[in-house]
Amino acid sequence: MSAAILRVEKVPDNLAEQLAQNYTLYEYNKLSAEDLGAIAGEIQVILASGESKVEAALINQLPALKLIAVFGVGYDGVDIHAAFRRNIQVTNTPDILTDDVADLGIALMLNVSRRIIGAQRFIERGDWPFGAYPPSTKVSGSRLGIVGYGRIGRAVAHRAKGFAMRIGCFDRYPVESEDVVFYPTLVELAQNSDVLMVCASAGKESAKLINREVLAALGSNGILINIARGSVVDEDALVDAIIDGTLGGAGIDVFANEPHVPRELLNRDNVVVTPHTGSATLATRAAMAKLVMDNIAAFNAGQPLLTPVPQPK
Ligand code: 8YV
Repeated sequence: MSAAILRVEKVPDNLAEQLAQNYTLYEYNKLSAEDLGAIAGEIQVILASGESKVEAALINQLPALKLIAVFGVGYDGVDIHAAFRRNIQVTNTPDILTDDVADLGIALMLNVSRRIIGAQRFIERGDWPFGAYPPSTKVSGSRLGIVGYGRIGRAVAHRAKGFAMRIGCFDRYPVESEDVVFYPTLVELAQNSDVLMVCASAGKESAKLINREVLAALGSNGILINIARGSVVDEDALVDAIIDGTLGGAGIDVFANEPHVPRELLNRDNVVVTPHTGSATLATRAAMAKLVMDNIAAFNAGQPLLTPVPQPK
């Protein structure tokens, strides 16, 4: 018999539609508390996205739950401790989205540094006949600081080498590599960077890691790029730094309270915002959907999962 799945918010419709062909699929958002109570004993799988909140209260309401399948690499929204306490396994979609997220990081860096969005607005406003757009900031040969030197951080470094950037990094574990200079503190990394790119995974240890002090160290010519999670940056501090001009610019794909984007970040030549689209290419989203389906199929067949997340320490 195939497993019953509970789909929580933000999982793409096409993945849900494909799963519904082979499994019983319930939509969390459409269920009243009473409805959920009635089917709670059936649910073996929660289908979530990287942005979903899967809290202990929900996990503990589902006695037959065995798997939380996340459509995304980040699973910070899942109460992993509550899941592992009950031997519920969690899967994610690592590796296959690394290139796209790193590509977007580079795109944001180039866009903000070279003021592409500002230059486009300049043309659209009809300003070009009356003067030149102001010069922007050189990228090639400049200094890139990478916060979080995991899969995505390394993919960013690999690309940045093509721009002859000098690369530094900060990570919770020391990094020994010929490719990067490891800085023991974030402030030192920020002081030695023209662009600071946030690639760290979210969690208690990384919450608001990019704080006022780090932004001040990056300085009025510095650029912050965030392709990780909104929670890693103190968003109020970022907004203040942009308003005050104590930060040179920002390229932000992820926000503290999505889909809310602080108004103060909009309509500025030195800020580019995207709506959490790091992994959102057709090819990668299809690969992520396939991996989620393969994990659920393996679970359903009693076979080992393809990409289980490790037990937390
Ligand atoms: C997706 C993500 O945007 O992988 C992640 O952690 O946040 C993204 O790839 C998300 O999971 C899709 O909703």
